[in-house]
Amino acid sequence: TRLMHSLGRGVANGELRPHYQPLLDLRTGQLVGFEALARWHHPTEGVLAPGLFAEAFDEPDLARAITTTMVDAVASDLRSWSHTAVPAHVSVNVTAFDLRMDGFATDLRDRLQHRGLTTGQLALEVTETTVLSRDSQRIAATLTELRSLGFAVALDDFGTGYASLSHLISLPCDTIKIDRSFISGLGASPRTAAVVRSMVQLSAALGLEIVAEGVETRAELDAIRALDCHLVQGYLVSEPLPGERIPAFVASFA
Ligand code: G
Ligand code: G
Ligand code: MN
Ligand code: NA
Repeated sequence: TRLMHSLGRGVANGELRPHYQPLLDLRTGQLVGFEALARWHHPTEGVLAPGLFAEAFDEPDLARAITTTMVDAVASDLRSWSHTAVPAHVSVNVTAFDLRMDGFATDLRDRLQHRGLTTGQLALEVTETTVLSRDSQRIAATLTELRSLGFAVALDDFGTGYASLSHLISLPCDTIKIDRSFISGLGASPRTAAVVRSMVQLSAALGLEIVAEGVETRAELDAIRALDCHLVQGYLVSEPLPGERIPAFVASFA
């Protein structure tokens, strides 16, 4: 498409920037970190979400350029927030192309160290589809390496892909993120609540953190809390915000 043709140039021109959506810990009422979500600040089309350039993530070179751009921008923002009250943890979405690349984990570490940051400040989000794609053993090896370097790994969109529960036995990850389709079904469906409850129990038994995504209403928040899921993300807390708005958002939240 027309847009796709200009994305490469846009990335090179610094038009792709992270917006940040906060994660709230219901136990403490504190913000504990953010998910970085790519936004294309297009010179004439406005601010575009990835739904409008999703094909980019299927192009190895573009997908790699997006990840690198996002990581460097996140590192720069983390650095600029280091003497503020902004919680210093961000997750970035990565693709199978990243995880199949030689030296991906050490390159990430170097990009953070270069800015005086530590690997513990960054988490990588991968979808079930990504971890089960071609070269899944290679991908699992990279996730293991990332974790041994101190990065956290989150399994995104949990419950929507092909991953069977048996994958959780061997998958190198720290956190599962419950897909928002489960959260929006919670109020109307006791069966959905039963499934989410079992996800929460499973994550606890396996020593994993669990995050509810896409929490939009107070009723959903109460339902999530009643199921003992304590980490939430969604429009109820905040939509993804540009980096320059984060310090004021954090200050007003306290
Ligand atoms: O806000 P939302 O429209 O941002 O994101 C849509 C989808 O695009 C989500 O599935 C999200 O995981 C994905 N996405 C957003 N930013 C990035 C990114 O920087 N890299 C990758 N690989 N995926 C992203
Ligand atoms: O990476 P992932 O697929 O989890 O990306 C999260 C996506 O969900 C992004 O597109 C983000 O903008 C979107 N999102 C975040 N919070 C909400 C919410 O409360 N409701 C809805 N419908 N979408 C959300
Ligand atoms: Mn994600
Ligand atoms: Na998700």
